[in-house]
Amino acid sequence: MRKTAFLLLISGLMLSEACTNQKAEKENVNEKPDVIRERVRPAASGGTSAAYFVYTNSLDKADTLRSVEADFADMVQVHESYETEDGMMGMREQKEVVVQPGQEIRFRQGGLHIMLMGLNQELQAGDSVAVKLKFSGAGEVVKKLPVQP
Ligand SMILES: [Cu+2]
Repeated sequence: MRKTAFLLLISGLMLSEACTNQKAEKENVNEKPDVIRERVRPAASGGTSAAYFVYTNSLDKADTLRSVEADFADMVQVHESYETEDGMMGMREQKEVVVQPGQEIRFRQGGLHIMLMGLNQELQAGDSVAVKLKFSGAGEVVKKLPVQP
C-alpha cells in the first residue's frame, strides 16, 4: 500500500515536469500560437514526452478524436494545458476532441497536446516516430513525426 502511493507520487512528479516545464513554457512565448513546429520531444526510455502537430478534418461532417496510441509508449492521452488562478501551469486529460468540418485540431506546447507516458524506448533527436489517432469518422490516422527538442 505504502509502495503504491510512493510510485504514484513519483510518476506524478515526472508528469508535472514533462507537462508543465516552466522553462519550456517561457521559451515558447516567442513562438506564435498560429505556428506549430510538428514534433515529438526527445526523452529517455521510461520517461514522458509530448507530440505537437496539426490535424485537419477533411470530412464534410464533424469528427471526434476518441483515442491516440503509440507503440513506443505505454500510455497516451490528450492533455490540455491551462493556467491556474495563481498563475501556475496545470494540465488535464481531454477524453474526446470534436473537430468541425474543414477545421483543425492544433496540438501545441502550452495548449492541447498528446502526452506520451511510459516510453519503452529512448526518443533521440533525428529519430522518426508515428502516433495513431482514432477518430469516429475518419477511423485510424497515422501521423509520422520527427523527434526534435
Ligand atoms: Cu500533458
